[in-house]
Amino acid sequence: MTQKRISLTQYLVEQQRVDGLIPGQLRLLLEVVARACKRISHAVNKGALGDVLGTAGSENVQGEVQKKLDIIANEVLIEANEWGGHLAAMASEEMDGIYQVPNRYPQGEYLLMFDPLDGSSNIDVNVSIGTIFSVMRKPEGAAVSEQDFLQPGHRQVAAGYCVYGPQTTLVLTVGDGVAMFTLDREMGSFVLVEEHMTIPADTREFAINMSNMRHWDTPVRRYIDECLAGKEGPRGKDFNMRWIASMVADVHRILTRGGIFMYPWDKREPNKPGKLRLMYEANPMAWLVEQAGGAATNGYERILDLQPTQLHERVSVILGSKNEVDRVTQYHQGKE
Ligand code: AHM
Ligand code: MG
Repeated sequence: MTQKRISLTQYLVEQQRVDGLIPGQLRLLLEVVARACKRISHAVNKGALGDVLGTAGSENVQGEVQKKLDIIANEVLIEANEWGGHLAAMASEEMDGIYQVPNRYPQGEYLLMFDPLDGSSNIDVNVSIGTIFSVMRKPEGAAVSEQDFLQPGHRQVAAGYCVYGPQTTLVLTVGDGVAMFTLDREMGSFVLVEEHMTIPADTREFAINMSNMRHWDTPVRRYIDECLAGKEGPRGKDFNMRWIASMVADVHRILTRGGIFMYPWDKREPNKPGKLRLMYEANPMAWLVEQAGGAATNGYERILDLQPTQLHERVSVILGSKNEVDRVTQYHQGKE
């Protein structure tokens, strides 16, 4: 007997109809985001043949050089989402300010935030990259403004990412656990491959950019030193290391088999809280990780409780297997 295949559409309809978890407008919005990810996946797969590799000769608001695919992915997401009537505005890592849905289209009640192409440094070398997204409700009131986006991560109503790797995989939460869908290229649809993903509480694998070791703060240094000491050290076990330099791919590994991911504050830029962005990277990933039983902090506080003060705010990120994240957090808090 062939196994029944459940498409993303069917999964979302069931979340709406059976479980009453998501309103119709949010379901349609998520389908549009998934459609945009399919188009980005297509562009990524073409590589040099599609003239999508290399830099675009411009910089984003954070002063980072934009790759052609950063811009293409950003445009695909905007074009796909602006006319559907589900959104009031969008914000992206690649745009200075918010993008209001033009007046010629109906205005919806949701706000969409995204990192259109995460892991940009991996584009040209054919290593996994991805799109990260987060959805919040627009607060009641008049015209949409940047202020409306500045809500803590626990107010997200949907979050996910799509990883463009050996397979194109969409991972999603609407607050009822984490579900994973793989793109069936022949059928052109995302198919459910795992529901209720869980991250084991313990792990022997850490992900951090070790080249920054000399800049780390004492608690991070202590944690990694203890991992490196292996069986003979205070942890009494050997650890393995992975660093893909695409947060999407590193988090995907953690959701699949556990681990801890850290991009902590360091002394290179003492006045910046970290490298990763709260609204487009940390919040959606933190919610996914928590929904899978893991934890996510900035060393001191739960990421989802942080009150953002600006759109492009950066944050220190420690997430993954709960017991390891708790340990690093306790080191920061001076509790251990
Ligand atoms: P990006 O959104 O510009 O691609 O930057 C974010 C990426 C993360 O995906 C990844 O974890 C990190 O930057 C890698 O940084 P580094 O090159 O410092 O290791
Ligand atoms: Mg990114």
